[in-house]
Amino acid sequence: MTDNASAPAVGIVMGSDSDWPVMRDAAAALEEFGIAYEADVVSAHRMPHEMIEYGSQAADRGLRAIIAGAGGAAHLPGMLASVTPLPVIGVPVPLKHLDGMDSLLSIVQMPAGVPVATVAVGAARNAGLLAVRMLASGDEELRGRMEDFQAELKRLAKAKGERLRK
Ligand code: RP5
Repeated sequence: MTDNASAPAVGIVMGSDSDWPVMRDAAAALEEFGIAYEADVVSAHRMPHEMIEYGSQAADRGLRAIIAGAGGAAHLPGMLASVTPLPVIGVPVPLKHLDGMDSLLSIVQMPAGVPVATVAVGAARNAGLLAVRMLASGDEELRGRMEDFQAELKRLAKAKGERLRK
């Protein structure tokens, strides 16, 4: 498990270390906003008991959101959501076959009452940014930084239009 300096507010978990090249974008987004996180492999199929333990203890350990990524039969985000009251953000990791559609459908089609906020296939950066927004809803300073980030996105988009119009 990797930790950054202070107590982690967000848990980033994935089914395998082979998911990390995708999932590290979530970590990078959290780092941009100075949010402490932890990262670990918690496989729903290869270590189910540890996975349930992770989800059951996450809130009591002080985590405020979980970002869970997996590929193929991607049951990790949904299973975590079934045992934690925390918001769970699911990242469908694309594998060699099926272009990540299998991962997407495995994560997004949750039964009523057990939500997983599913981002696009491979979109771990958006998962990180969504976690920032969740934390920012109760944190004025962080909300201000998210607003600055959004203003910068707008500035960049407008600059692209200006270049095309010339
Ligand atoms: C899933 O199986 C993992 O989330 C990963 O996306 C995929 C392949 O895992 P490895 O065989 O590379 O460990 O459970």
